[in-house]
Amino acid sequence: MALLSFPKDFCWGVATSAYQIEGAWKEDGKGESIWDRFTHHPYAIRGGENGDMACDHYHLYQEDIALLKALGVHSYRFSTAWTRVLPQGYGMVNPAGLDFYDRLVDNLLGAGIAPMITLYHWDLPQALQEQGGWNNRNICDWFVHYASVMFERLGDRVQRWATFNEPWCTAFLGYGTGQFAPGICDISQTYQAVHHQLLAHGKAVQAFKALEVKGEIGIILNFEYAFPASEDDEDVAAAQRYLMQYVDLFADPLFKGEYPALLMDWAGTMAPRLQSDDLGIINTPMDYLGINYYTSFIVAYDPHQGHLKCRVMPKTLPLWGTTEVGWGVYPQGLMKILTLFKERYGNPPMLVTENGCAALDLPNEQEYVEDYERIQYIRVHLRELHRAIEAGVNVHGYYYWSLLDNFEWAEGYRPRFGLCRVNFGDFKRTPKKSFYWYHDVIKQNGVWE
Ligand code: GBH
Repeated sequence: MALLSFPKDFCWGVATSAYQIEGAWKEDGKGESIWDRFTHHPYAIRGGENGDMACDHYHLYQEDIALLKALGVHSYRFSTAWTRVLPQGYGMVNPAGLDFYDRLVDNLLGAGIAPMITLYHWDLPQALQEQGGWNNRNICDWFVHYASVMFERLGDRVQRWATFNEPWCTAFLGYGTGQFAPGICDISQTYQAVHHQLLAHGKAVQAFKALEVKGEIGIILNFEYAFPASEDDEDVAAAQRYLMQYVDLFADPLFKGEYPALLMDWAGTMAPRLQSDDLGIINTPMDYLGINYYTSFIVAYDPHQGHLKCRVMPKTLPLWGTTEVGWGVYPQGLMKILTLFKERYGNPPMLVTENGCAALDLPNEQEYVEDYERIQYIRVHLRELHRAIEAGVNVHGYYYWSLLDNFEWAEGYRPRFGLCRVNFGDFKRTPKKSFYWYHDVIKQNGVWE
């Protein structure tokens, strides 16, 4: 067996998000977010669960930083809750909320860990939703206001910023299918919600550069590769346009300053309405692209399936089955996505900002979990990442999702993605086998073949 070594300065990390771990949903002046509102509706979330307490990270953050230190990560990616900082979305700043993130950043630096902040991981202030949320164009300026407050307070100490996490999910699941907050089931609103997020991103990047903040800034997108179900032209075309909603819909405006014509034809009257300089703003150069990759799909043409007429099935390695959330395991899809950015978008600096596995995770009496499936999942993805680097893909880091078992959105607490088990009765954290395994990967800067 050979050790597949990663480049010398390769960045190893783990990721979390505010609503999924913090809890303390209305403490110290925090305002209500769309996820607070959504989870308090009956039937929105599996088992009626919510993130009111989540992992209680708001109170236990020092313990979590000690875990990060023991794990040996170079960087920790977390998100800040807009409603802690600006309870009503804009206007009055809540000093206690800002102080929490200030302490978090200082404690991370004290532990030798570089902070990476995601500004928007889905928890919009409810007050802004009441004015139309991502479908009110004014939101671009509200977002820049929030981002600027964060840049000014933490910009001297944060290594890396992300404007948005997975704007596809916000638009298609929050406004299209209604699976996610704010729970709107109106596919005609999705493309406009995409556009306003991209425009808000571009404006925030411009504000970041104007303020001369010293770190890096980028955006994080989610990707699933799409393999055609057959060689029939209709299936091949279906897979191509399915992939376009993840790749071209975002990457064309970000990197080329245009929306993909073919997909806009499929969107028809749902295509976003633009003002004249929007695409130029979205196209503002950024420092890196964040790639979240979990799974891939097989796609077939099906006239009865949505506006793209695509039927999707999980793609998985032979004999691997699917993970606890029903997603296939297909690491080659990660290679496909990275290669596509190398070939079609000029090989921008990239980071894998999420990749992770939900597993059954049965604990023993000591609450220890021997999660071999998770170890295998990470291993096959790191092997593929290594292959991508050898092939010249410009990728500089890998963040495992997630440090802790946490509130998995519409699925509640059942799917567990963590390297650390969380007992949601007493909030006790117990590192799993994968925690020690990942620690060794980081230490040796490589993975055994
Ligand atoms: C990430 O999203 C999130 O950023 C993170 O907060 C979350 O906890 C983590 O993943 C784990 O879920 O099976 O047809 O519904 C992942 C984005 C988009 C990936 C939907 C899987 C499955 C489509 N996901 N996709 S479907």
